[in-house]
Amino acid sequence: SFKAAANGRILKKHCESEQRCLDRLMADVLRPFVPAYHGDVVKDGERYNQMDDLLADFDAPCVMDCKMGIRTYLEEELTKARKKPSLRKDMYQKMIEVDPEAPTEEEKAQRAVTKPRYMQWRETISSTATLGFRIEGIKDCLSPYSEISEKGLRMLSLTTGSARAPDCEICLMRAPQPPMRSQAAIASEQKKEDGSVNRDFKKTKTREQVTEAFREFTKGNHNILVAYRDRLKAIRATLEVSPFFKCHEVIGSSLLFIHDKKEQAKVWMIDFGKTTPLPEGQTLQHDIPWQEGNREDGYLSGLNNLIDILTEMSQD
Ligand code: 4IP
Ligand code: ADP
Ligand code: MN
Repeated sequence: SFKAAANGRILKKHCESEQRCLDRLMADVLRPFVPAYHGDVVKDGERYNQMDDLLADFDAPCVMDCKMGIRTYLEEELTKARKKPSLRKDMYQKMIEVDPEAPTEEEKAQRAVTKPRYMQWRETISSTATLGFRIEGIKDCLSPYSEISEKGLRMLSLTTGSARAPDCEICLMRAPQPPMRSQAAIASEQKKEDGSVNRDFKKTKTREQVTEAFREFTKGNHNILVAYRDRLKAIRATLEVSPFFKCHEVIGSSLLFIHDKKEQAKVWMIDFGKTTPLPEGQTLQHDIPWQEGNREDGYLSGLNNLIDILTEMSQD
């Protein structure tokens, strides 16, 4: 669903609600923290949103995607699942791949789960439910083995290219990096039963586990940690005065962390496909608990926790 465009831009499969957000963000104080948006284009019969490639100015970048918020699905998923529960066999499969004991007896019998059930389970096995964000994937420029999820494949192909996704046009954008991994990276890799390496972050849940992942991602580099912390603080200060943020429910959006060996380190807000405007006059606080109907997303709670973690790390 991604394509490389010329001149340092990428094409992401078109989505109406994301387009509306990107248009509005280009006129908001948040603009410097969002990839510049260049409208929609049709290529090979498919419609895309065109935006700046955030990696363009980096040299062998390392990338981390953190999905923000205490909730990762829209409230309408609950309504839909109540009215007309659609049973998702694909989500059941993804669930038992992580934990065969996670489904209830009923779910095991039907070999399916509802979408909100799956999404809530993902939230509670990761840090989403408790910390208000989770690590979706890391592409370490020194490791071609970073990430295995479908999303990771996308990240992988966008960042350095890999033999794993040879048919992806975007892979042609950057030469593969040498297969070198740090000791810490090797040590933290959990071998799966079939001997393959598990580098996904689905069960990265506690503050300690998240800290460890950031430590590995940044190699504990002080300058990079400080730059990330300061960039997050700048994002927070801007969110606090942003008219866009005030009147949107921000669901499934990520902060994309990018650094390189020159110690450039920046963070951007991406992925607005499930970010929705509130009814006229309504606003959110973004840091209070969600109760069905209040549409709160916990975005600021997650950001505050991230800033806490990076602040602590940048003091060692
Ligand atoms: C995915 O689960 C993500 O939660 C997607 O959310 C979600 O897409 C998918 O739902 C769900 O299967 P895994 O990450 O565990 O694979 P996001 O796009 O925020 O990453 P939606 O449609 O909710 O955006 P389905 O219904 O698209 O499969
Ligand atoms: P999805 O809606 O499919 O989750 P995202 O917008 O989150 O798509 O993008 C998926 C991945 O693609 C991100 O984790 C990031 O690695 C990469 N990506 C997205 N937008 C950009 C961008 N503007 N520049 C560089 N990489 C990007
Ligand atoms: Mn995403």
